[in-house]
Amino acid sequence: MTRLVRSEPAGGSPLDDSHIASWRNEGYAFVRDLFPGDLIDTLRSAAIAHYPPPGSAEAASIADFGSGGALTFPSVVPALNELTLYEPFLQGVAQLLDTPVTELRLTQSDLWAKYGRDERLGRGDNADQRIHVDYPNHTLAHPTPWDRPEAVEVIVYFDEAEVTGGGTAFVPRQGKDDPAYRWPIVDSPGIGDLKYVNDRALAEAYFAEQRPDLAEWRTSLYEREKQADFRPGDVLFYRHDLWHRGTPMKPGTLRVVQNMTFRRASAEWISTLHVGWAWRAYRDDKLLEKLIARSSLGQRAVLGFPQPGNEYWCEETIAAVEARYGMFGMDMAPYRAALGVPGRATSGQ
Ligand SMILES: O=C(O)CCC(=O)C(=O)O
Ligand SMILES: [Fe+2]
Repeated sequence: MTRLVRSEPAGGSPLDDSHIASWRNEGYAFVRDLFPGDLIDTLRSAAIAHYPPPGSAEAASIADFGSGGALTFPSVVPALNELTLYEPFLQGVAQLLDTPVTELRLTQSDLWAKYGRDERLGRGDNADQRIHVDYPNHTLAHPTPWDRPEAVEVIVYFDEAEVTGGGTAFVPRQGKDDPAYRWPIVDSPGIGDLKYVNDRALAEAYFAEQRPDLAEWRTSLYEREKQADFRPGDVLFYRHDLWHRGTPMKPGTLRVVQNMTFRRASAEWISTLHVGWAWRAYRDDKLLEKLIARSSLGQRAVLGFPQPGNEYWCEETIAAVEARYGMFGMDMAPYRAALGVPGRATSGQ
C-alpha cells in the first residue's frame, strides 16, 4: 500500500538534552538533520515549481507571510504532508512540551516563499520585520508563564542563509529576570490597542510615538538578536512568547520555509490557522481520506482524530468509520482492541 505519510516506529528521542534545555530556558532550539535529505529536496523542488521566480510581478503579489495560503496542509504536494507528520519530528515536538505525541495538535502548516526586497512593494513586503512575538494571531488568550508552554512553533529551512540571507533573528531569554521577557508581553505593535505595523522602521517610528518611554527598551531587543545560520533541512523550534523577526534577504533571492505550530490538546484557545482538515474531503483524489486511513495512531491524534479508548468509540462508530475509510486500508483493530472485543489483536501502530 502506498503510504501518504512516512511512518517510523513511535517513541525515540530525536532531540538531545542540549536542544531541550535551550528551548526550555532560552526559548529556541536549532536542530540539524532531523528530516531525511530526500524529503527536504523533494519539498523544495515542489515549492520552486509552484512559486513564481524572484523578480517577477507574481512574486511581488504573494510576498506576504504564508504566500496567501498557496500551499498548506493537507496538500496535493505529498512531501508537505509527509514533512508535517514525519514521526521523529512529531516526537521531537513532544519532547519539547514533555508530553506524548498523542497530546499534540497541529494548528499550522504552510510552505512560504519569501523573496528579497522588491522596490515595487516598498516597505509592505515583510522583508525587514519589527521584533515581535507570534502569539497574538495564534491564540485568543496570552501565553502561559514561561515554565508551562502550550505550543511549539517551527521553521524548517530549505535554503542556505549564506545564499539567500534572511536568517530569522531571535532574542534568547536570559533567566527568569530577563528584562526582555517581562510580563505581560504586550509591548509590540498590533497588541491591545496598538496598530499592527510589520516593517521594522515604520513599526519603531510608530511605537516611539505611542509609547516613547518604551522605545529604548525595544531597541535593546534588537541589540541582543542572534540569527539562524540555516542550511537545507535545519529546523528552528521556538515559542509563542519568543522575541524574533524576519530579516532582509538578498535581492533577487527566494527563501522557502515550512512554518508549523503544534499546541497541547488541552489548549483550545490556540486557533487552527487553516481551514479544518476535514474540509479537504470529497475531492476525486481522496487525499484526505487516504491520509487518515494510512496514518499511524500518533499522526491521526495530531490531526484531532479520536484515539483508541476515546469515549467516541463504540461498536457502531468503529463499524461506521470502517465503512468510510476501510477501502483505503484503515485498520480498525486498535480501536476494537481498546473496546475489549475478544479475538481482535491490536497492531500497535
Ligand atoms: O521570516 C522569518 O524568518 C520569520 C518570519 C516571522 O517571524 C513572521 O512572519 O512572523
Ligand atoms: Fe514571527
